[in-house]
Amino acid sequence: PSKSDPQIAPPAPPSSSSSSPCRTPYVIGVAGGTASGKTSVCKAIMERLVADGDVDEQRVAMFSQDSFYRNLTAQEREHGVRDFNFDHPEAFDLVDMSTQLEGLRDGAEGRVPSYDYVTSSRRPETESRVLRGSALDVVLVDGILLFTDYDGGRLRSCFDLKVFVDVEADTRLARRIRRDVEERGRDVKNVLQQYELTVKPSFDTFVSPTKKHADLIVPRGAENVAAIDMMVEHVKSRCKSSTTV
Ligand code: UZR
Repeated sequence: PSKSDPQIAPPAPPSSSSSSPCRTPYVIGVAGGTASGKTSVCKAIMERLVADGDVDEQRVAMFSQDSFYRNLTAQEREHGVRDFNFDHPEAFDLVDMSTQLEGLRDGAEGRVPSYDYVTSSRRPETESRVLRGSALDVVLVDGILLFTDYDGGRLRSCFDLKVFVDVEADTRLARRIRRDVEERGRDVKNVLQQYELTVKPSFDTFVSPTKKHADLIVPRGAENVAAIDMMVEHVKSRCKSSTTV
């Protein structure tokens, strides 16, 4: 296949839980390196599903693994937030994230914490978002380490469809600088320092190897219209029953 085509693995055999076309809800994980366009891919899928009238906007939820960054310990904070490796699996509360997603898949409640990038800490519990699985048809989650082996694959097993957005490192770095300066209160020197010190090495060690767990690899991100089309059609086919009743 040419580099510009999405590479599609053979479909997994339907699990017993998906014997009704849409178990509630259908959970899609969109992983990839920092600033690869994961959020844009999720938004594009969501907008298309809603615009085509196949899924009610109220029944789609979207959130990021970044919401599950854990608070740093006093010692880590003392050592310096700038030296902390936020691209390491241990920077996240993977257990909590899996628990919340498993709850949603069972139709129960799931809490999504709110994270402040400027202070690198969790906002108070009262600012968490509460989602109810039974009220949702589709859940879209993006994050750098959704498919990690670090937790024995527990988080990875929460996704019905696993997507990896594959974008060159220089493009991602350029976007990252722009985004962190404009939206996350950083200066260029600090963004570059962090990129060299932790972001790039962790991408190579922890993020890139998870690509092998994806069902679908999407080059170029949200601008890959053919890939977005295919994912939207796939989700629609999986959710047929809940939209025709
Ligand atoms: P995405 N991150 C921060 O910069 N500060 C924090 O407090 C928490 C996370 C960054 C993190 C990682 N890296 O590369 C990025 N650093 O958020 C992941 N350094 O988010 O997938 O949106 O790029």
